[in-house]
Amino acid sequence: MTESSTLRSRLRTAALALTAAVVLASCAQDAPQDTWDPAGSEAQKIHDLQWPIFLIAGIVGLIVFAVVAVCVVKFKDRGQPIPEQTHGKAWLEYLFIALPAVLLAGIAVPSVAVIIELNDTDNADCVVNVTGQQWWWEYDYPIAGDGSICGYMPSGESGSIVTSGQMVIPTDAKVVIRGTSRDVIHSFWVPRLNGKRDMVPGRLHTWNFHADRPGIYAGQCAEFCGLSHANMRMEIVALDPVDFQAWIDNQLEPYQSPEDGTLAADGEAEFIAQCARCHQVDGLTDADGELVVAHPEDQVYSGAAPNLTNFATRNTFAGATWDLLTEECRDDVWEADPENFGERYLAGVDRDCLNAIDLRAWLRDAPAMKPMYTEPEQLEATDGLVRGMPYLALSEDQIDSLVAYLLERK
Ligand code: HEC
Ligand SMILES: [Cu+2]
Repeated sequence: MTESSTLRSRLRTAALALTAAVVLASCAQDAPQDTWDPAGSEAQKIHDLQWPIFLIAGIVGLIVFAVVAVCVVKFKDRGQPIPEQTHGKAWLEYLFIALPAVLLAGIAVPSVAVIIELNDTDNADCVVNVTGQQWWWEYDYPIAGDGSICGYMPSGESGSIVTSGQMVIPTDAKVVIRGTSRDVIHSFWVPRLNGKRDMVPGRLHTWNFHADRPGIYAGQCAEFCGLSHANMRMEIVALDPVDFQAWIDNQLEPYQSPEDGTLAADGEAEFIAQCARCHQVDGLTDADGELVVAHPEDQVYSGAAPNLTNFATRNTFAGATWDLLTEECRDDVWEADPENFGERYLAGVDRDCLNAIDLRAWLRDAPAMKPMYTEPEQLEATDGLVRGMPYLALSEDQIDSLVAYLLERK
């Protein structure tokens, strides 16, 4: 190749790379996990920091590129004699030490200040316990001494609320999560509300969330945590105070058995037989009137499975990876104006809106949708405990009744 054709091909590669970068960047237009589109005060602080730092780093980068380019052209080997070797210039060396030191200090001071601010988890309006496990998030709302939950007093009797996938919080409140993990290290990350926080077994890490407007904010586990790490997502659902109160009251409604003779009643019996050893449904009683209590610690490696008491009030399942709503109904919720959002979210899932295809596929063979180490030969390391929901060999009739039962859980 001649010199000019090498140069031309290099220029072409550079132009291609630049075009790809511009095209990819514009794909991020309506990305739900955009760190450049903060929706809460914590993310705003990070955003206010990353702009000037990118700017400084960008300018430094351009200067470095320019100097390298000049050197490449000017000092190219054209057979000229090697220049005389000198010690160099002391003032230039001091400058090259002082300049980065000043720049780094300039970046460090505001960065450390923001890190300290983000870590201030005192004076919470609302506390939620968050537990990561392979491969979903559990949210459990502690009851304060006065019976309030997340700063709100239930209209009826207070009680425990345990959910999964979607964490529901009130807007305009300082929400502090107390996070840990039941198996390996996970990381809680909802980019439009705050940065990442690792969730580590045996430790308790706190982190802040403050949503300005009602809406759904998507995130994903940001620490590689095994086979289905990519299927471990989470969503924070922010509701305005009136809607949040309604959500709390609805979660605490006492359990109601399906009417006798209905498909859902068959589903309840099926659920007690097949599912209740892992999944808790609060208030569920068996044929003898005894409370049915799940014991996932004997079944699942992490010792937990999602609480399904109010399953049909969420709109995603299995690590917020699949929609419980059809695409149309989902868009109605996700794209609602902040004023209408709460009402639509609180409607939950009904038969017309149910994404029956994915839910049925899940019940038919969960490990086929989400790889989960549930095969017998994979259980040696865990003393026979599964890491996810196993294949249960259900018939289509059993699935019909279970879906009918799950739809009533709201
Ligand atoms: C051996 C324990 C076990 C049994 C038995 C079991 N499951 Fe599960 N199930 C799990 C685990 C663990 C998950 C969480 C999997 C994930 O998201 O990665 C899960 C997830 C689910 C979910 C999604 C919940 C959510 O909020 O994300 C549904 C729905 C579900 N199971 C229904 C059932 C039904 C119905 C049965 C009975 C036919 C059943 N499961 C039996 C362990 C079990
Ligand atoms: Cu994870």
